[in-house]
This record gives sequence, structure tokens and C-alpha cells, in this order.
Amino acid sequence: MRITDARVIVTSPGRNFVTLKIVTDEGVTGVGDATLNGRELAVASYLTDHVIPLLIGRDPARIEDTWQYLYKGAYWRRGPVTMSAIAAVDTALWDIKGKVAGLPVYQLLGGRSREGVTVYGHANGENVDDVLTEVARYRDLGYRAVRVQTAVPGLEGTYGVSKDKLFYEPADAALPGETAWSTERYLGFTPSVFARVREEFGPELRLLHDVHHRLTPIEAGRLGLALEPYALTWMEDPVPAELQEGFRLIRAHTRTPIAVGEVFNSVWDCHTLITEQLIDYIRATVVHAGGITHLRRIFDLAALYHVRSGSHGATDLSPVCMAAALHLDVSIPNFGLQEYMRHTPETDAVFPHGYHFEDGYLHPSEEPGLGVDIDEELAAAYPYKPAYLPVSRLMDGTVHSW
Ligand code: EZ4
Ligand code: CO
Repeated sequence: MRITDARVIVTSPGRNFVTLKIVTDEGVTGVGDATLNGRELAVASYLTDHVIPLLIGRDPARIEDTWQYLYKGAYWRRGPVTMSAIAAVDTALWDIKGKVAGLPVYQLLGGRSREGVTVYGHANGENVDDVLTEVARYRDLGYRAVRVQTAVPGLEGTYGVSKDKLFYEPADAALPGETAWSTERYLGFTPSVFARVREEFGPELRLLHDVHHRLTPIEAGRLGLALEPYALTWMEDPVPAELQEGFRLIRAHTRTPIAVGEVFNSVWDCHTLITEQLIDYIRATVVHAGGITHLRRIFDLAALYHVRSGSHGATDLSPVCMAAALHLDVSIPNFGLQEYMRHTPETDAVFPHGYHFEDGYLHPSEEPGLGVDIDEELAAAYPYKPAYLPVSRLMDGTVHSW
């Protein structure tokens, strides 16, 4: 079997998605997600101009060899654009391999390790009462885990808190919007939110919180300590993670579990975090961390150090990425949690898929391959629209970490 064609499909059914479709001489096709939020066209060009010409004529069965060829052969390694492009190729090749074998991809990864993939949803509100209503809504939908984010009183626009509820979308402007940040107000307020949520919902519901990289290690230690009475499943992205050693300081000050990795694109972004047991959950994804092949490598390393998976699953990760993530989630030994932000009906229509939510779990498709496709005709009806994530500034106007 040979690859005869590959094309990049850019579509915006409410938000932008980049999808790679690989076609073979035997008519079997595969899809891979290549969406990089706010930088979509850079990956599209990387694929069209630099990767697709190398794929034509290759044997689609050689997944590992193709991965190594694209990673090592290009001289320039790593980075979100390169790794999202490699991910798209890798994901599409796993899809093809599954279809050729007549098996869902999780069967090729060793089969099921669990009955379903536990997911968490996002409860966010303008104030505490509002967020309590949202947590109740997710509990009533069957969710066993909920991320809780509340606007900080006195701050204009808190990242991660939106007016839309089930379909939250942070990349919302043709040029970046701005949000304000005050560590003092945030640290003073946040523990009181979790006190109320625990009081209302009891000890069993798993609670999570995303700091969106906005603290220093010692501030994160203070927040983690203050949140200990409310037994969070994790505190996410407490600090920007370029300085992996910085997490030693957080660890020294709190027993609140730490999750990080939604912007990581390689095992080299987290090898110190994992091998020094500085984190509890690794949130890297299929699309941004080199596909199923590389993400499995990261999860295997994590398993040796008591670190579980907790993959990012926001709306900018397309249903193709979600489908791929679920095959990994259901098969690996050290699965932790999967983030699940629902896509809009428009997006679901462009990407017909067989995975489904039931009783707090997502279940991968049982169809051969990934069990997801792209309706190219429908996709063409939604042209690309530039959309950026907002920039955060301190109260004095300084650009702040996001
Ligand atoms: O900021 O997906 O945990 N989820 C998040 C998301 C991310 C966006 C970035 O593209 O932090 O809202
Ligand atoms: Co996050």
C-alpha cells in the first residue's frame, strides 16, 4: 500500500480547525488533527509546503519510521508547529492502520484497560452562586469530575470564565483581547470558592482548578496549601513550565496534586517534571505532542514515576484529536482523567464521530480506525476566520504570563 495524496482542510464551524487527510492507492483514508489555536495557518503551511511532498509514495504502515523521519530528518526539532504537523501525520497513519486491520485503534495499542474514560467538564461563573449552579448542572449530567473557575471580584475579564456555558471558546477576537490580573485578589478569593463548592457538593465529586500559568512557584505553593482542605484532584498549570526545576518549590509547600502540560510538545518539556515526581498528571495531547506515537512514549515514562495522564481536551482540540485521545486513554495503564469540553453541533456535523458520553464517561468508537471523519463538503462552507486568545496584563499594564 502507498500514500497517493494528502490534503490539509481548514474549516471554521464556530472556531478554526486544521485537519490532514491522507489517501492511499487502495482507497483507505486516514485523518489527523493539526489545529494550533491562533496559529492555525502556520501548521497548514508546514504540512502543505514541507511535509506532504515527503509522504507521497510512502508505505502508510510504517508509522514509527515516518515519525522518526519527520522528527529527525528535518534537522529542526520540536516546537508546537512542527510537532502538531507530525502529530497529524501520525494520527492519520494510526487511523489507516486500524481500518486495514479492521480494528479500533485502542485494540492496536494493547486493548482496553478500563470500561470508560472518566472526563471532567468546566463549571465557570461570574460569582460563587453562579458557579454552584454550573457545578450542579454538570453533576446532573452525570459528570464525576468538574473544573471550577470563577471571575475574580474587581478584575475585568478573567481568563477561563465565559458567558457561554457548555460551549466555552477562549479564542474570541480577530485581534487579541485583554484580561486583567491581580495575584493578590486571586489568592485572597479562590479558596473561599472551593470552601463553598465542597460544602454544597460533599466529598465525592472530584474538583479541579486551572491557574492558567499565572503564579510564581511560591505563590502556587501558598494557593495549593490553602486549597488542601478541599481535596482537589489537581491544581493545573500553576506556573509557566519552561523552568521545570521551579516545580520543586511548589512541591515543597503543598500536597495539592499538580497537573501540567497542555502547551507541551515533546517528552523533553516534561522529563524533569516526571522523573523527579514533581507533578501528578501530565496533560500533553495527541495533536500538540507528536501524535499517538509520541504521546504514548510520554505516558509510558510517566507510568514509571507514578504520574497519570490528564490530557487537555478544550474545544480547540478537534473531534479528530478527541477520538485519538480516547483510544490512548482507554488502553494505557496510567490513565488519570480526560478533559472534555463539548463541541458545538456545527463542529460535530463537520466531524462525524462514533465516540459518545454516558454516565460521566466517554467511550471510544468501536469502528475500525479512529472512528471519526471530516465531511469535506460541509467543511468548505465554513471559511477560516482569524481568532486569537487574549493577552493578560497586570493592573499597572505589564504583560503577564498566560
Ligand atoms: O487555554 O485550549 O484547560 N484548558 C485550557 C484551555 C486553553 C485553550 C488554549 O488553546 O486551559 O482553555
Ligand atoms: Co488549562
